[in-house]
Amino acid sequence: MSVVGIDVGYQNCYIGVARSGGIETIANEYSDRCTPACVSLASKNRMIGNAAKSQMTTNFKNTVHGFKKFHGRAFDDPLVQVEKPKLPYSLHKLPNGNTGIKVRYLDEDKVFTVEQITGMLLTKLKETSESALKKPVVDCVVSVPSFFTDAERRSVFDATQIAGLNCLRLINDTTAVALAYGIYKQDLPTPEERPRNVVFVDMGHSSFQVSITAFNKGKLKVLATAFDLYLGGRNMDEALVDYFCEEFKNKYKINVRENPRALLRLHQECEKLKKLMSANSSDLPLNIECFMNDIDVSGRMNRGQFEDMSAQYLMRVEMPLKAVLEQSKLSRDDIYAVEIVGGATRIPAVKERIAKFFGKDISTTLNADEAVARGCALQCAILSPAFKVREFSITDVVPFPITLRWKTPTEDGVGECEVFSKNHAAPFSKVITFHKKEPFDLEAFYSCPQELPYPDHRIGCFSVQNVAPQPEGESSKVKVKVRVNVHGIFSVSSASLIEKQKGEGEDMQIDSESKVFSGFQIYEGASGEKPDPAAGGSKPKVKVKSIELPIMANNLRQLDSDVLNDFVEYEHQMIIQDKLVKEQNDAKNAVEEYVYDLRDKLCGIYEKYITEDDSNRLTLMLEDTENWLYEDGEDQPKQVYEEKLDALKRLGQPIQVRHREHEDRPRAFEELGKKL
Ligand code: ATP
Ligand code: K
Ligand code: MG
Repeated sequence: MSVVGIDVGYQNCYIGVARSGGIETIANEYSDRCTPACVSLASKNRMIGNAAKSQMTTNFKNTVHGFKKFHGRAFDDPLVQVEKPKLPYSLHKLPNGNTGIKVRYLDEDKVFTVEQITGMLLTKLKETSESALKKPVVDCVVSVPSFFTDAERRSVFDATQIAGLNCLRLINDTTAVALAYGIYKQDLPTPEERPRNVVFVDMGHSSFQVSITAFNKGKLKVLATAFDLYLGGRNMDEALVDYFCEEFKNKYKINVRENPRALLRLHQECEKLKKLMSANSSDLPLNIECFMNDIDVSGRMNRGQFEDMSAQYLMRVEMPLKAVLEQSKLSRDDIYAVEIVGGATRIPAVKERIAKFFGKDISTTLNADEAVARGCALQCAILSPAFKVREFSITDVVPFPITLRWKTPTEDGVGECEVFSKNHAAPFSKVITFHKKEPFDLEAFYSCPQELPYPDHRIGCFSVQNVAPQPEGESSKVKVKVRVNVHGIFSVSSASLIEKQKGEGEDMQIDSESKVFSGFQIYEGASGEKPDPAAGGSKPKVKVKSIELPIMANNLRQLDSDVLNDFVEYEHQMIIQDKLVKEQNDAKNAVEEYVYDLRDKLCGIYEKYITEDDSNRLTLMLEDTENWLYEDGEDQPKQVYEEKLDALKRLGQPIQVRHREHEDRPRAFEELGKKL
């Protein structure tokens, strides 16, 4: 069984794998460890990753990138509406209100969900892993931003299923980084000693994440997380693009914003310039040939100017740092190290701001691009029974507090309870006891809409079914388990009705519980096991029967399971289609190669082994085949090319044989001579 970790970035994806020698990241067929988060749809197939990125400026309407933030979001979501006008491809409102992506695929208009697009990307990453490991890949761990809410996490999880992956955990980016940092450290404090507190900062292309994590030997505990949803390398790119659009308007009288292709090219060049400025503080050129209306454009920029124009973004670096420190209740002196990762932390001004805030040098001991993927692979290794790895326990946090609400027969008609406070340990289960005579609904939502990076604070509604009163007409005791699981996803995971057995005495526990806890009580446990009620000691043991109750979950923006199954099936069909197109292309290329090769040899090494007439006839035939490849033979089934190749080989091979025999003869004589 293989052990794989995948960092699905807004711009860049990386794959970590566990091998006997340790964790490594693997390269794709372009020898690139980074696979762009890009999918391009075409009339016969799809291109994903590097191949898609190269289609970005030519097939821009059907080349999808920058879609990570659409996970779990409605089309009308303000975030989606802000992104929409900036995209070269179209968004579409799906019947269920979710965000759809509209493209031409197989010569038809198609709307894909974001789960399908990420599913395609994951298919590619799965294939890359499989060809590197030379075995099937199913189990994996995938990273998500720590600030992703329930709907966003469920959406990414669905994408892993569409790609045929078995996601053992959705792990938070900064937690994966913390694991990559901690697991190899030999000098962590013992569990009895004060923990080592490390700040992890990740600025990627689209967002900024910070965590403070406490380490002891064999374990890490996330203390707090903070973020800026909209702060990353792309903001800096946009600042540069704005500047050059303005400059080119004055200098060349061109409106770049009217030309999507030119705008994309300018984006790419500005990103390159931004990276160069990280290493170089002098004046740097930006040149693009044949940019628009056949005009070559050029401009200049230096780091000082760049920092001035990105001041509004640099200013925002401090806020999450401050927030995370406050939440952790630590002082700057309690911080052992500040570790930075993510491409955009290479910007000198970003580094300076972080160092200045913490009043210490920042560490770059982790690989800025690969740390998340490595952490994911480590987590997968820990979770996989097939792999032996050092024990390391990970306790993450619930980033946003969660409340449950239900109807009550009381005056105000509702009961409410915050089941998970902010930064509560996760994964975690709690058991809540209700006293009910009929089925009831539990509504889960995020308690603080104002701090939520998502416009809807609902999580879902969970209907506990089949609840009936006790035979004497009194309320039944219903134990409900609520859980934030390893993926950071909330659910009412089970419910059971506790039935008193006939002939037993009154259960006094029920009365006292309902008085003290006004109808519900919470048991807590990281393992999710409810404590044994009989273990309390003094109370008389009452014989009870527990009956599992069905729960109907209705989560916000959740895909229906039959829709998900259709997507799984459709992804499968698209994989087959891509494979067919690839085989067809390979067969066609083989014909073309044979034509060129044989033609070269006919006027070269084969010349002596064929009569002039035969050679002329064959050359003519090769020419015909070449023309055919560009005309009628442009798009034929694989077999047609294979037959064509066979026909050519039947003519070419006898010459090849005569040539080889002649070559081999002197060699055979030589051999014979040596022996004699
Ligand atoms: P996210 O974490 O937001 O989902 P991501 O994981 O795809 O995004 P990264 O790969 O960590 O993002 O970082 C990509 C960003 O880092 C891009 O904006 C890129 O231009 C920027 N970047 C990479 N190298 C440098 C550099 N040397 N100087 C400045 N910026 C850089
Ligand atoms: K990344
Ligand atoms: Mg990232």
